[in-house]
Formats: sequence, C-alpha cells, structure tokens
Amino acid sequence: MKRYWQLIAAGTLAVAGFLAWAADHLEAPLVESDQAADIADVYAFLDPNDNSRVILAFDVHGFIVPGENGNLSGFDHDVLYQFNIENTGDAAPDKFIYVTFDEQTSRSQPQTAHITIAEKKKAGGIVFTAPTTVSSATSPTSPTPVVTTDAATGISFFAGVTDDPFFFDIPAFNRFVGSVLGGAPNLNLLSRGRDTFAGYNIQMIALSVPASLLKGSAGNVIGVSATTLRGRNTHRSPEGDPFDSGDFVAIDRMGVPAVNTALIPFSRKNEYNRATTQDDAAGKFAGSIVGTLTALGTDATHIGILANVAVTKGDMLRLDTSLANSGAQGGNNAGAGFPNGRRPTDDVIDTILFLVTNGGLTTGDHVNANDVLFRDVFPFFAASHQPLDSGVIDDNTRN
Ligand SMILES: [Ca+2]
Ligand SMILES: [Ca+2]
Ligand SMILES: [Ca+2]
Ligand SMILES: [Ca+2]
Repeated sequence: MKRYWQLIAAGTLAVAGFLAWAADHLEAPLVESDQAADIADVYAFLDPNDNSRVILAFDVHGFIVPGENGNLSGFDHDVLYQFNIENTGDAAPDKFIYVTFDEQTSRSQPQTAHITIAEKKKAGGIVFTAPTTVSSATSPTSPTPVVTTDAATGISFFAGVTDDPFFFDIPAFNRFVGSVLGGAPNLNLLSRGRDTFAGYNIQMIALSVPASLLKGSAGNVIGVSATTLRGRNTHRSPEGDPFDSGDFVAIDRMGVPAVNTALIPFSRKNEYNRATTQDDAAGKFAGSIVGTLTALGTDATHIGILANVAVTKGDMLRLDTSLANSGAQGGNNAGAGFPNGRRPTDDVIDTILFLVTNGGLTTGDHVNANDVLFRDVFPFFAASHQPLDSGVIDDNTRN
C-alpha cells in the first residue's frame, strides 16, 4: 500500500512535465514547424554481429504515413545533420560526423549524401558520398536498404525512410495523469498497450563506424548526441526558392531520450535545443531539470542518477564499447543497453519512468517492444511500413 501511495504521489505531480511526452518528436515550438530538422531519437550501440563497430543513428520527421513515403522522403539539403562524439570524458564533443544531402531532384532517384568525419576545429577530414534509399508510396514491399561502405575508413552508411523505432503509449500516460488530476488515480489506464508510433515511418540516418575511429583518451567510453543545424540567414531566390546562408545555428539537439520533452519547461525548450552539452555541464538547465524532477516527486538519489546520465557531462548517450552487445534485432542481452548507449530494443521509457518514480512504477506503459521486428543486420531499423494490399485489415496504427 505504501508503494501505491508513493506512486500516486509521483503521478499527481507528473502533470506539468509529461503532457507532451515523446522521445524528442515535436518537443519544442520551433521544431514543430521545421520537421526536416526535428530529431526524434538518437541511438548508439555496438553491432551485435561485430562488437568492434559502433552503430550511430538518429532520425527526423516523425509520423510519416506509408501513403506519403515518397512525398516525405527527401532529406532537406539545407540542413546539416551532425553526430557529436565525446571521447575525453568531459562534456565537450571531440569529433563530429557531418551528413549533408544534395537537393532531391526526383522522387524515384536517390539523393547523394556527403559524409565527413572531422576532429574538433579541424577542417577537412574524411569525406565520402553515398546514395539514399529511395522510398515507395505504392509498393506493398519496403525497398531493400542501400548500404554504402567507404573502403578507406570502413564506415557504412544508410539513409532512408524506416519504421519509427520508438515505442510508447502517449494517450495512456496522459489519461493516467488526468485520472490523478481528477482525484481518482487509475493505473489501469496505463494498460492499453497501444504504441502511438506503430505503423508510422520516419527518416533515418545510420552509420556503422569502427570503434577505433571514435575512441579517445577516455578509453572505451564514448558520448554520442545529435544536432541539426541551418544557416543563420534564410533567403528567397528571385524565383522564390528558400535557401540558407551564414554560420550554422542549432535547430534541434538530442542525446538522452525525453530530457527536453519531459524535464525542460516549455518556456525553455527552444533555448535548450540551441544550447550545447557544455552548457548542460555548466549547469545552465540544472535548476529547471531538478525543479521538474522535484515537482514529479523524484527523490535526491534518483535525481542524482538522472543528472549523472543527462546533465553532469552533458545530454549525451554514454556507450561503454567494452560491454559486449549480443542478440537479435540490434542486441538485447541484459546489462548492455540503455542507459549504456541506446539500442533499438531498449524500452527507454520504462527505464526513465522507473527512475523518475523512485522505482515505484515497474510496469511501464505496457508497450514493451516495437510494433515490428528490427533487422538483425545493419542498419538494424525495421523496414518502412508500406501501403497495404486490399484484404489486409491491420495497418499497425494504434491511436
Ligand atoms: Ca525533436
Ligand atoms: Ca571531450
Ligand atoms: Ca515502430
Ligand atoms: Ca514501454
């Protein structure tokens, strides 16, 4: 009974923070109107087939319906898609992987991606190009992923539309919070088990990188986050085409799931996206995060655990590359997943709910896995959902 009341106490206080929970889909006002640059999730895990390689991935532009796989397949040629790699043990990234795309000229032809890996403040670096995987909004079969491997570095690259790998029941949680607000807490409302993201696609960028190219003086542990950037100045050509110029400014950033979504107050969400992991470590948002967690009923011990994951050394996933990852669908062995990096199969929401509620909420949101199986080989993320043939009654959506 005591535990129940502890949980209800946490739930009562959860209202302010959780009403718009997702991983990072649509988390801030400005990215809602800039979907091309709206990061949804970031992943960092060892290839279970070859633990000497790190899979780095992030996705943008959530909630693509299969019938628009073609029209919503283009990666924005004005966006700089950036992986930040930290390898000295502080909050300052030391290495960057930049991905840009040439303009999409046809729905039936790939875009050309340009991939650069560069040390901090050093120009140049390794550059190779690779085609995107062309999406189809007509075929009932998802296209085979086009994977390009750079011979010089061993880096493999994929970009295209995949199933959205995030899984969570947003309405159930909000209904539960509502029941708490109404004075009649009802845990059964969390038992729908309907994955809000099921049946929808997303634009994925994934790389398989030899760990040796990422590691530094911190040894086996690397930090990983993602940033999308645009040129500071937006223009219109004489014909009316938009284009950007000037130095790059951050549009969105993400490391640990749900930090900006759940823990940063609405009034600071845009500011958070533009800030850096060094800002995090310097305490720029610490007061706001602790304030939200305190209001959620999170105790000092669990605030400390969460701060260690997302604040002390910046909002980055931390992956220990010496921890073996094995199993199907990108790996699923115990003890090797989130908050050690993040694998597609990791139920990150349940982990965060457990920590935020001081270990009170152990059953999560009852969405325990993605709606479709992940691949067992790179890029690991599942095939895109496709328009179905007649007679198929389940399109997976669970609204
Ligand atoms: Ca986002
Ligand atoms: Ca560093
Ligand atoms: Ca999915
Ligand atoms: Ca879950």
